[in-house]
Amino acid sequence: MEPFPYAPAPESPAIVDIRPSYGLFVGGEFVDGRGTSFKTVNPATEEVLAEIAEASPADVDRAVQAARTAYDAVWSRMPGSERAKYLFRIARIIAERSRELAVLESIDNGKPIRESRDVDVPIAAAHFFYYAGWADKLEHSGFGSTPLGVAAQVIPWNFPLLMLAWKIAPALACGNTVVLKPAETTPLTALLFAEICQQADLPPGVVNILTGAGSTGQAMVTHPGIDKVAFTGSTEVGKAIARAVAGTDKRVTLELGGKAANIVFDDAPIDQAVEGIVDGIFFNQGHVCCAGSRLLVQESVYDDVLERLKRRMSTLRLGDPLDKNTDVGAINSSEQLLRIRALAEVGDAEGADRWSAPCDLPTSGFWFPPTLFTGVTQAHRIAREEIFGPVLSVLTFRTPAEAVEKANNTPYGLSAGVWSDKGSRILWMADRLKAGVVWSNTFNKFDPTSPFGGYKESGYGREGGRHGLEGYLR
Ligand code: TAP
Repeated sequence: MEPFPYAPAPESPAIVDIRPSYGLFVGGEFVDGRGTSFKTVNPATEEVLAEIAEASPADVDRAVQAARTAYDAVWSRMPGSERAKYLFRIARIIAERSRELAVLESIDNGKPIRESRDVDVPIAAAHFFYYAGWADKLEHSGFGSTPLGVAAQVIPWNFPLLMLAWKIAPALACGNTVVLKPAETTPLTALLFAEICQQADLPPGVVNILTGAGSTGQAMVTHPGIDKVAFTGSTEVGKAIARAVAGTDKRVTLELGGKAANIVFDDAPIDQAVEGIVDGIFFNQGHVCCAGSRLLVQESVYDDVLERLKRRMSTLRLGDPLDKNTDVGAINSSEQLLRIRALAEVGDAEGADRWSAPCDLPTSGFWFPPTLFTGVTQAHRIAREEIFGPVLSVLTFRTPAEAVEKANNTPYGLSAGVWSDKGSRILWMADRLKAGVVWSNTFNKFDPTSPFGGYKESGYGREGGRHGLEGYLR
């Protein structure tokens, strides 16, 4: 029985105009690729959305040349105050076309419209606004004011437009030009962004968008005409990229995986903590590198937290990403669904107890119910490996020292959350947690002024804030 009935409230897809096929965006215009093509599908329905060009090494060469010409002839010579005008213009157009971008993102990615509309698109615009403000103040950044040159940027499928903004805004503000590759399963908002660059009259070649698979990304990062590599994605591919560019003078920043601990003390406001736990792991179906996928609960409140958490999870609405009531959308691809299922089955085999929120899964598309595992130990693979799906592992602790030890017992170091009424305890924990970001009494909060990045196998370099300029300046 539903807690109370909702009428469907779907956003209309009519606002987006998806073309049957797309070329590459090189030198300010859409051109045919010289390689093959692939299809992008709606993960909620499995409907084919468009045919996408797969950039070949010759296309990569073309795009790098276009970016180099734009860098030498225009962009690196332009005063920062002039570059800023373009970034402000792009930010304004993103805001003006926000509904279109949000609907397109939800269709191609599967994420709920509530998230693409209220999180991804506004923060993407905010990144351009924020870095526009830096473009004429670089000498005060503390990192110099000379750009690096041409940046190869490779991004994943979990936040397609937002990751594009994190990469392109600081690069352009600093005077670099870029060649960016979106993930194979989510190319559409990057291609719409290419149209936005045209609309903003951005000089040709400053931004180039190459669609394709991993081999296109590989050709980009190994291209000799590249000065900087910026990558977000899996630790495995990040390591391969680090190996590929070792021994060259390319600068590299890597944003990789995570296995964040969300730590709840017995003096925490439990209802708020439960909201934070839900947001930490079920936001974007758990396809979040900093997702709070390991819940550490103090033993004295374990039963209470678990009961309230299960009650709250039972109210999550899974289904049509375009419905404004939807909390949990589709898994981005059949491959990712298989990975999630496989790791969850390892959890079963290791003896952990699986509980899934009662909900009907749609019959077509890729879906996984909000799930938690109890009886998890630190040795379990579900407690150690990034699951990148709506699956939470629950562990317990007795003392703050034990919480720190368990939280840090991971090869990753991207983020953590601490829930407690005591500010002194939060500061004590934050001092000891080996994580790039520690949220207190909240989770998954992002702001362009705040640097984000990891330690250990979560990568190196920072994105966002003043620190985000460092990766693009000499
Ligand atoms: P990755 O394989 O790391 O893909 C990230 C980006 O790199 C994509 O654009 C990908 O292209 C490209 N790429 C793949 N191989 C490359 C190579 N050798 N050289 C250069 N670029 C390359 O991630 P995925 O396959 O989408 O997901 C696999 C797992 O990675 C997930 O299960 C998840 O655990 C993790 N993941 C983590 C993050 C973050 S933010 N930490 C993000 C996404 C995924 P294609 O998309 O065309 O393959």
